[in-house]
Amino acid sequence: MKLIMAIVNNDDGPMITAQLNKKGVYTTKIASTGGFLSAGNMTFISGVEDEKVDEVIEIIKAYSRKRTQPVPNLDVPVGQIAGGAVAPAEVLVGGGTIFVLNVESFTRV
Ligand code: 2BA
Repeated sequence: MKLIMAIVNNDDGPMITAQLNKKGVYTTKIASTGGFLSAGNMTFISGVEDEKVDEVIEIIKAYSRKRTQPVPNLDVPVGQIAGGAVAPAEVLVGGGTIFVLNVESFTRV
């Protein structure tokens, strides 16, 4: 069994939820916040049998759009950060960020 943790854009969350439910995939949604943009996103946690992992990843891939978002609240002016590196004015976000972890034990009581 695997635990899939997937971080997706809030706007894509409802469609992904609907598709996972349709395929009989149990999931828990957590309201989360990206550490870089401080923007709300959605984290799905799903415990699935190994043979379902690819199907879940395909659903998340299919319904997670890439978009550019401005980088707010920089501590320094855009174009200048410590060490001479250049801070971006906007970044490409998503589709989804997916982690697949081995599950040692799974119990429902
Ligand atoms: P955020 O941390 O708000 O990051 C939003 C986007 O900003 C990222 O898109 C990436 O393009 C850029 N970014 C993030 N950290 C950066 C940095 N230190 N320097 C320059 N650019 C940076 P995605 O990679 O698609 O990530 C979307 C969201 O997925 C992230 O939101 C975060 O909540 C989560 N995420 C991504 N990679 C992760 C990881 N390795 N561990 C935990 N969460 C992750």
